[in-house]
Amino acid sequence: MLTIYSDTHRLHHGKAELIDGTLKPCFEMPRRADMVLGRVREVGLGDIVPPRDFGRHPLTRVHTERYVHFLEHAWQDWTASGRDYDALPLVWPVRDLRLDRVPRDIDGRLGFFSFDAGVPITAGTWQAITDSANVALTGQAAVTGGARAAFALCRPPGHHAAAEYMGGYCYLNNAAIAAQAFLDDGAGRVSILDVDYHHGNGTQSIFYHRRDVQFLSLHGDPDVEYPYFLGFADETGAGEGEGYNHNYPLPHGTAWPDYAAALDNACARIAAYGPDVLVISLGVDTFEHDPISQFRLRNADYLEIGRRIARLGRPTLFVMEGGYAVEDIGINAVNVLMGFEA
Ligand code: Q9C
Ligand code: ZN
Repeated sequence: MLTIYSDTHRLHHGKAELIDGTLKPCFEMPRRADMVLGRVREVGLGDIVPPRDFGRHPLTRVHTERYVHFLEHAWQDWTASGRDYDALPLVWPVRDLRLDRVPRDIDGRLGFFSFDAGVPITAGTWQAITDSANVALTGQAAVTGGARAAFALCRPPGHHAAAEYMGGYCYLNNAAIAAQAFLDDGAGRVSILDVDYHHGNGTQSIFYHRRDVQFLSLHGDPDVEYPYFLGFADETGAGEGEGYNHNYPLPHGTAWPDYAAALDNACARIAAYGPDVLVISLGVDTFEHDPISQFRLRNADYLEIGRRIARLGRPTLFVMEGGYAVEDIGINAVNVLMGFEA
């Protein structure tokens, strides 16, 4: 399987995140991608190539122009106002606060274009996030060109980012950008299966009113897990998209038997939908030793996830999302890919 990877991910290295009431080093760190790349090499998965540059157009097919503009200029605006450490949002327009105007000040703009504080912006963030999207798009082009599958080793991840807001370590929604590119290149239907531990709220939001993209997500029950405000089973799509969104909220402690049952249900829905291509939001923070998650999948379970995805028999783009048990992230992510190829 072809892997697409850019070393520029390391230009994005946030210093701290607010968790459990205290500032801790960011769990989303460059070493994550280094470990996955190391494992790809170790097992000889296949060629590793750099991304091509697809420019701005595919980004604004799923994100608004003003949001992409904000991301491009945020670091410059932040430093122009006298700061040189990471930019972080601190105030949000909830409920009856005003959403009809975008603040001029960078601190106001950071809040307007985010839904949490898990998104540090650093000097290299724009380069890293656009290259991460280009990694996904290069994989998309390979699959459109006839490859059975490709692995977009994206970092930063993307599935929490919606059309106009960042959050949860995510800025540009790499999987959504790739899914839209498949459609723009002639696919009629795309399924996105999100196996990251957290609900893919951004991807769901982007495609919620559409029937050309089916979205399915297996994740920790948002009643007790981040992102808390989306990802429930009664969110089934709206308007034309009614019936094309499927959430599988699962309780803390979920291990393979219950996870596999939900995965089988999702796979049956994908088969019934009959997509031209499949995009997998590949998070491995479902691992038993993940430091911020509460599922109990084991190393070998990821091989079985890959086998079940392969049985769908569709051209498949794997897009890297979360996973914070850094010593095992490479084993688990690449196990999915090896299970797929077996
Ligand atoms: N107490 C991804 O996996 N913080 N993002 C959770 C838990 C945010 C995860 C705090 C987690 C975001 C791509
Ligand atoms: Zn996650």
